[in-house]
Amino acid sequence: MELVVGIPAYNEEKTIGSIIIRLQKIASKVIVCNDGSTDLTAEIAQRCGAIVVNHPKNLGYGAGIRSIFQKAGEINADILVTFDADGQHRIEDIQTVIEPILKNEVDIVVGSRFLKENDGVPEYRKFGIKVITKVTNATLSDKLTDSQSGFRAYNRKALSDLAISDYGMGVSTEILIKASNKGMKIAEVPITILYDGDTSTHHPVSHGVSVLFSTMKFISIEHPLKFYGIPGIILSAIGLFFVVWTIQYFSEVGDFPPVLALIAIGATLLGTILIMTAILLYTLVNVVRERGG
Ligand SMILES: Nc1nc2c(ncn2[C@@H]2O[C@H](COP(=O)(O)OP(=O)(O)O)[C@@H](O)[C@H]2O)c(=O)[nH]1
Ligand SMILES: [Mg+2]
Repeated sequence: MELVVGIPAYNEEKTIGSIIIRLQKIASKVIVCNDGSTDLTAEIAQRCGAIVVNHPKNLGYGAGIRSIFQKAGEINADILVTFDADGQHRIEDIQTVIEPILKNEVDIVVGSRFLKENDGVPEYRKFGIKVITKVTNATLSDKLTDSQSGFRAYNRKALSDLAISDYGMGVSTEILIKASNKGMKIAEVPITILYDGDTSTHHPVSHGVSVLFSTMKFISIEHPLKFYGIPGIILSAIGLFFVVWTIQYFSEVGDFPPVLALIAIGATLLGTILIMTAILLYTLVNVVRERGG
């Protein structure tokens, strides 16, 4: 069985070497995606014997995951585990994370930081992750507690059937939304996350907002009828209600009610636009899909 561990890395010279060497004891191969680091990440990874995929410049976490998926496919990985380069994940947890795939129960396993007590996760991060996870769960068949964890395992089917497009941190929810839509099964297992001061590469607020936006984008593409159609129908109904009210007011009072009329026109128009967007997007997405895009 080819157990491959893939590490997206951006300026991680301090930690990458020892992580690779410890991983080699349990993995058949270790892939490092060096995403335009300006330090010694690439050299260290190379000398430690990892398969290094270099990006000429920094493209983002999602681009790193994409390159790792590609390479893992090329070298015929049976299971790909994605693992952070900054020392926050524990190698001992890999066994737990791959277990449901070894048992053939699921296609993707997410190592959740919230299924057991984890000291040190800052409150604002917990809050942000929970909001994004709630939004993501709205479209998932298997509900999760940690949609943002980078510690995951993928089987062959997930590796070959998922087309990744998000270059940023939005990739974490993109993969879950697309996998769930393709009928893949997702499980979560508890992992320990180690916090040793601030280890994040990105600012938490801009990071959170951009992930939330890209999550909405993927939900809207994967579920256009629900995402645009339902609000469209609700708005149209409200609009219609106000149209009737406006007419009634006019016939009873004999005076034209500008506010009621404005709401009537506004809601009906917006509702119609949303419904049309839903239909157009639904058709478009299905045409693209039929062509294998
Ligand atoms: N490929 C790539 N990896 C990145 C980038 N930014 C962070 N990473 C890696 O992604 C992992 C998690 O990053 P980190 O900033 O610690 O995220 P956090 O733990 O969720 O705050 C680490 O292995 C980083 O080296 C990037 O721009 N490109
Ligand atoms: Mg980190």
